[in-house]
Amino acid sequence: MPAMPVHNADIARVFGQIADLLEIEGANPFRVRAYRNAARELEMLGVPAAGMLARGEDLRELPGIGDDLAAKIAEIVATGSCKALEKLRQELPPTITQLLEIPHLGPRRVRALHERLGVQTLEQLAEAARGGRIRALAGFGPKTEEAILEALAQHAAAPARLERVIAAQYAEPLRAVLAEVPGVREAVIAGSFRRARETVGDIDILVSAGAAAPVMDRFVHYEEVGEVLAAGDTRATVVLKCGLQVDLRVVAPESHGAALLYFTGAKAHNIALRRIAQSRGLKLSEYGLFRGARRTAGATEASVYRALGLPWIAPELREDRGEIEAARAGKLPRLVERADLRGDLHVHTRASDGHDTLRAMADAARAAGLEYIAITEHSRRLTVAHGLDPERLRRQMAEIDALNAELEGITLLKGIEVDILEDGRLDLPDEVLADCDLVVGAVHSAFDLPRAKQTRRILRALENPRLSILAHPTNRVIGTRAACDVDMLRVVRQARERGCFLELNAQPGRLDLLDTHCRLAREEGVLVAIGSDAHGVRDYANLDWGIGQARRGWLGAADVLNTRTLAQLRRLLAKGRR
Ligand code: DGT
Ligand code: CA
Ligand code: CA
Repeated sequence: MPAMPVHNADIARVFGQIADLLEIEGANPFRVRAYRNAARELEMLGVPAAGMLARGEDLRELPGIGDDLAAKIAEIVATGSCKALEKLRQELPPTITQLLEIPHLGPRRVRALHERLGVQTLEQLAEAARGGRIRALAGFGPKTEEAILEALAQHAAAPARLERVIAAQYAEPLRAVLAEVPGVREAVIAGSFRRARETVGDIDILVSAGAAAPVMDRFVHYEEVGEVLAAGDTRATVVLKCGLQVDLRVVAPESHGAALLYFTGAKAHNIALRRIAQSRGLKLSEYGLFRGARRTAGATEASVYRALGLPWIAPELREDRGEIEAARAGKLPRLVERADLRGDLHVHTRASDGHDTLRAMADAARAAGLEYIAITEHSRRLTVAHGLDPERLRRQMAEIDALNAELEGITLLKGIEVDILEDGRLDLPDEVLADCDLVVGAVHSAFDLPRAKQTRRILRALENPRLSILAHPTNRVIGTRAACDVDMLRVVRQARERGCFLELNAQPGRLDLLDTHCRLAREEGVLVAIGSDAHGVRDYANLDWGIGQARRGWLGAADVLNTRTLAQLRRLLAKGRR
């Protein structure tokens, strides 16, 4: 038995490593994808797979999990590791997957570096680049070598951050444990997590309680604590066995609001508030807002803001990016909420690389409170995803018509996620695209074109009047793939000219548009479509993560395309096609 409970994120990591190693070995892309899909499925799964197994539930009911993967999950839960991974590690050095974290290095290049130069580690990669040995390899060249050196420097400078969705799997259970300690009024995850940053450096938990000692005691003895770095009367820092650091502060209930404000940050927002306090002859600290020795506010965040002459500011905005000025002027946006979403404009089914049927996806969407969804399979170019050619697309359109005639309370739109080819043309003929209710265009290849070329490619795609939405516009994958180098201002302006929209892809590993781009789109008057990119019935939950990012980007309900009624949406789509 492994010493500690195996989390879904741990299983996902094993599958991710298997996929990486298989890919470097040049294995069948379908096999690689099966592991990746399973990893993603596990990361998103709301309940621990270990618990499902303990209750005797059948993991094969999860999307993308067949006999083989179900057996592997059971193996990982039981033993903490997986023979398939160990075998791959004998064939390839385990450190080699680190190389994939460097932009410009895909599996094929990593294999070449390993086979021809014996490169296994980032250090060896740097050495080879500095020695000018990489440029000599076929398919690399001096420019790539330079880019690798630059990427290595950036990689070294950036501290390790964890995706928010993964941090949540460790932080939420811990928070719940602390909330159960007798005497605790509230336990809140603060810091960058509460501000909905896409990644977090560490977790900050604030507890308000009459007495701190029982909370501190429970915290340092939590089953998953690997190391206690510091433990005082009201604050402590631990590192969990998974490597995630957690800071805890315990305060008295009358300080809760001031402390929550302080530990939510961001630091720059805190400093700006403190200055306002000073200008009013007040002192702001994590214990409250004080005039001399008298506390004038602090039990709630709103009480502190109010005493500073401000309305409450949502955590997602607290980055000192103009939110205080906007608050003072009464111009804070009413940020979009999950309940504002009426539809989802990016959904896959079994017809391409999704796991569930059209009908199942429709039923799940209705259960998730949605009124419409656009079915947007991949197009033929994306063979690994079983992309649709015109004939299969037409067949699906007929199926959708038939299902719409039957279903109540949910409408399916006929869409496609069409590949944007390297020259900016779309992967399907215009006459087929014209028959779709909406066309989502996406880049799935040639991510590292130089800026001018990449920008030209996207602009050309946007020129096509059939294109309705540009999917995941930067194509970054958090912690894995850098954003494409593209002139986003020109893209946003072209979208406005053309009357089309930009997607905020809500997969928690993508969250693409970035928050700053959402804000740009808002300022330029381009609506953002929050799309789940669902590949299974549970994936509508992605929308919550997308909402967090949208809120960080200052988007209100009016700034989001899929808050519109179906009739309004149809009008907006038609307008863009004129
Ligand atoms: P992270 O952990 O890197 O994702 O980002 P945060 O924002 O969670 O930063 P962290 O964990 O270092 O600190 C949590 C909060 O505590 C931070 O958002 C604001 C507050 N804080 C930390 N250090 C300072 C400081 O020196 N001055 C002020 N005013 N606030 C601070
Ligand atoms: Ca933090
Ligand atoms: Ca911290």
